[in-house]
Amino acid sequence: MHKQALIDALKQLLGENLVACDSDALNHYGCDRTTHYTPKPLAIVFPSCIEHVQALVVWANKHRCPLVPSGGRTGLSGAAVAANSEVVVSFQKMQRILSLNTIDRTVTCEPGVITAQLQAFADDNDLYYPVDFASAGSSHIAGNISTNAGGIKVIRYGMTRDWVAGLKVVTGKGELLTLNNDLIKNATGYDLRHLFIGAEGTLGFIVEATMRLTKKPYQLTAMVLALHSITDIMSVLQHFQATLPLTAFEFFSDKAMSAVLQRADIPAPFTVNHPFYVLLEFEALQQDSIDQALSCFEHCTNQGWVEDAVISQSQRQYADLWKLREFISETLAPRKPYKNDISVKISDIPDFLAAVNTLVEKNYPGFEVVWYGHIGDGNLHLNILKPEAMDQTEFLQHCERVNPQLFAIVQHYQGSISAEHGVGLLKRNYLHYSRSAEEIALMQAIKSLFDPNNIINPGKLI
Ligand code: S2G
Ligand code: ZN
Repeated sequence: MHKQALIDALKQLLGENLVACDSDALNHYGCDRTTHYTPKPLAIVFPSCIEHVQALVVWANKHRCPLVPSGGRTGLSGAAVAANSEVVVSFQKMQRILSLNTIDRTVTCEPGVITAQLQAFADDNDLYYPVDFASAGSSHIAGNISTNAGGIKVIRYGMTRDWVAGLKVVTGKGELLTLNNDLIKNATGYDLRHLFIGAEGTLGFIVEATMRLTKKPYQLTAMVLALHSITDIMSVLQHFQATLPLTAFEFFSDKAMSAVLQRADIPAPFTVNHPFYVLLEFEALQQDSIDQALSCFEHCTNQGWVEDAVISQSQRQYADLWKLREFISETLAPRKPYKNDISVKISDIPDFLAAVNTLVEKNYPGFEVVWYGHIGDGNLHLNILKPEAMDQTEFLQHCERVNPQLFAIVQHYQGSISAEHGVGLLKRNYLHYSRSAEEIALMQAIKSLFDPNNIINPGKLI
């Protein structure tokens, strides 16, 4: 069937108002936040109910028409990019919070619920949805689940995976499955819910998600520490972690700090620059929690690990300290950085950092390299900024040439080539550095079970 006939058939199936094929829509919905691909979808569809999704999948199997799931389009690995005449399935018309169960402490959402919408809903009901990251104001909950989103609170609350009580999914064959029924305990075989979490939309569509909530944290307090070197950062983590109930332990370099401070709307925490910074957060559960934090700082200073520190004394200052970390990604975006999102076990961080630093210094002479990330989880975001005079294609090729050496170091430490951003298109050719041939074969077999005609997000991840 040629393109126009497919589009007409889609309008017949779903209704004119749920299908878009103007160039603005194709460009807007055909990509995510990766900047390396040109969106070329056939059309964009906006199902408004589960039945629409099922009918669409059945139709797509009949016409062998590939479908690409699309949420908040905040992804960073190209998993929601449609560059080969696929039909993009946007959940922009399925954004309702359906129910709250205060006894189970669960909330049932349509796939297009914005993460910040869920966080606010929980807060309004005196509960807390703890998974948080810079793009929470735009990302969809089904996208968070599909990439098993992590973010800034993982050290205390874990990944999105830990907060999914149950899912409704439409498989690549059009079957509607209800997975786990929101049970806490359910020992009845393979937990298929966990196959869909992190699958990057390659097994089918998440059409409903029941998320767990928890009690609100008490009196969150932030602290920024100034370090002269990254060598002792894990000693600092261990010391604070032994004393305080940490809810975050992030780090960033002076390049990240100065880039964010250039926005001018955030006060500089220190009067002089330092090479590295830690942003940590804890619950001030006791009267003397602040004193404990200050004595940790004193210990770290005496050990020569830390040079200076600022602790939040107000809600405003707490928010300003967090902006220093949360604004990094958005601030760097105009420079179209080449992003690496890598992780190793926490115990391997010091040696791993030293090895990667040596590689970066050798292979990126004269480049601006920005380090930041969730070092409390062993997760580093290494952003290479394109030199102004360098052509974008040449820059990408240079970074791609370095990747095998970088991922060989990751492989040596049995780490991950993608800690939280997913594989998508960007990292697919490097999957073997973190997954064995046997595992990849099994993932392909599972994919063919759920999507035998390979119409769901083909070419992504595996
Ligand atoms: C972060 C956000 C995405 C990026 O800031 O922790 O995961 O730009 C990132 O690296
Ligand atoms: Zn991150």
